[in-house]
Amino acid sequence: MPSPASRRLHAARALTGAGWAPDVALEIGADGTLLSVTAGVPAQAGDEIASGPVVPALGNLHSHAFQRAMAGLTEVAGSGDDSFWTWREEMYRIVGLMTPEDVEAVAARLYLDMLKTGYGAVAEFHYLHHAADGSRHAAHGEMANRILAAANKAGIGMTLLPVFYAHANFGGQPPSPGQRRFIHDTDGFLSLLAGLEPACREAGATLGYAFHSLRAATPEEMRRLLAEGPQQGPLHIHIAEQQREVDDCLAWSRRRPIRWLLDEMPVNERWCLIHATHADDGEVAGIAASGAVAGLCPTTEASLGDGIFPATRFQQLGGRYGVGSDSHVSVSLTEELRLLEYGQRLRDERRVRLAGGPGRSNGGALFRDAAAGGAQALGQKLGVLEAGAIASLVVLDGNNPFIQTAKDDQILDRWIFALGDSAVRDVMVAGEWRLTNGRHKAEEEIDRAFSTAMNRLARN
Ligand code: NGQ
Ligand code: ZN
Repeated sequence: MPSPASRRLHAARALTGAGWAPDVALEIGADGTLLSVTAGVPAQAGDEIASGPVVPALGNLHSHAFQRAMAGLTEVAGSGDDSFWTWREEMYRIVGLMTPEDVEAVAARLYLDMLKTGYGAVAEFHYLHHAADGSRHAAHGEMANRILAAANKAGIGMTLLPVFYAHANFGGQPPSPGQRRFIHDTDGFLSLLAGLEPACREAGATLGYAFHSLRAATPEEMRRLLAEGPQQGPLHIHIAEQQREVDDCLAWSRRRPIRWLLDEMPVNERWCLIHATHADDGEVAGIAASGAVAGLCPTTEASLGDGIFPATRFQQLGGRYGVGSDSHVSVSLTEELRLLEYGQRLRDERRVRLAGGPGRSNGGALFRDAAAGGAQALGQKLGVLEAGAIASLVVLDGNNPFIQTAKDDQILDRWIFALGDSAVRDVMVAGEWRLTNGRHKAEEEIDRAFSTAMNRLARN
């Protein structure tokens, strides 16, 4: 008998920590964790019944929520050679327009959309800290609190990563006017972090932090924060996204960015290296050996013309990776996983790159790897259905013949490669149903605020 404070969800098929299993009873505690996951038991009176196969919800390991407001608006050719750097100018223009209310409204709609594709939590790489003129808000953590409020409205799990950002480029160059909303010195940043601790605790959010990039933080600043900042929680950094960044880093240090980081910083399981795109063989091996997660954002990396991460090689070395939707030009878990695989295929002129060995399912490997990497990068026990994990899960469409006729990992292959987001029916986050039959309770309210913000932004 389940204890009174718990309830049971019964799934005819579920992807448990031990693999696919029939007749799975998931006992969910009042604290939102899984108390037990037991296969081979019939449904009992009082059980909730999942209408299709149950899989864990995943962590989205990289988000700049405000950038959702500009999705699709940077697809017109400019006068010169369009690049990551010209896109960034347009991004800075939008940054200049957004109020705290706008950020909250855009983030809430975005987080709801993430749930609809199968993410149960997100790591927000949050650097839009200050008012439009660069001055601090009366409450230093105003913008971060808006992010927490948006996550709460949508009901998505949150890992908040306030970002340290101090310079425009390698060697401690002064920030540009377009970056003024991002800037802290180390004292200011440590006080921001300390101030956010109680808010995160209350919101049930995990608090980590990030260095924006080696461009934006000097070695001395990084060392001071590592010594005096929190000694627990995830640490993220944008590392080697663009060839120009690699060239500038070589000019500054005579080392490539990933090499520099591995040599100079204590890179371990706490770390997540976002856009390790430009990694040579030694760097790939170094990241894999460190236990850090490679944070891959395939749709954004494609959108921005970044390059293709050597994922096949990295995976062969046991490297850990996860995915994020980053700039949110697209918000789709399956699209990230599919494009990750397809990028490798297009480069190699071969098929089935990331399955991890003969007879293994590509979707199965992508999903499990991204689940484990996402959980590690978020510092949360999610992405697996087993006792002690957070009860965040996805029910796939049991009425869809593609799913009905699929067995075990074929379910993931069909979801990821053939069906996409429409296969997601219900989503539970930490024991609460957030999406039922594709609908979210607060959707209308979230949409109204989103529409107000987007219309205001469009007039500016
Ligand atoms: C960012 N975003 O900070 O939002 C970056 C671009 C930069 C992505 N790389 C700006 N997707 O790296 O300076
Ligand atoms: Zn980013």
